Amino acid sequence: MKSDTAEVQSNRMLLVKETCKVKGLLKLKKKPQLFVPIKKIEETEVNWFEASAICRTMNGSLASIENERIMEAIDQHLAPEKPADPWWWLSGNDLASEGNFVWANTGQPMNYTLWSTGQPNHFKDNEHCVNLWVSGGLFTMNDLDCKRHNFFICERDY
Ligand SMILES: [Ca+2]
Repeated sequence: MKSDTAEVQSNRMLLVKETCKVKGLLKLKKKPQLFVPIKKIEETEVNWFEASAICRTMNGSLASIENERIMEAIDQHLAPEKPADPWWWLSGNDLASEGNFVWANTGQPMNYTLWSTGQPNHFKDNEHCVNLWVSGGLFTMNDLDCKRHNFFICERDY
């Protein structure tokens, strides 16, 4: 972990520093690597836009899960959280074009997906942002109201 985060005083960046100590995700060799705010303090539950902005302040972006390998790593990493069924924002969204989900940080279509059964359902015609939640014992994807407050997963290059 680079020392630059050690200089940062804010709680949010402290979260990054702490999570960088967590093994597993950091063993992923392909960039970008992922980090998650695992310490559940109030301010880490934010809407999708706020989450995106916070990730940007960390020189990163909301995470994109572009293949099964990353999905499995995240599922394994977050396994201890499963009983609480936390919801985590990803960068996926169809804000620009209903039903056409893209990863915000790359602009690429979500070719790899792990939707929960029956999702995405565009509930109440108001679900445009992608979150992870627990379904069937696994973290799976769902489309959700972007203004809901969730935890979030960022990614950045190291
Ligand atoms: Ca949904």
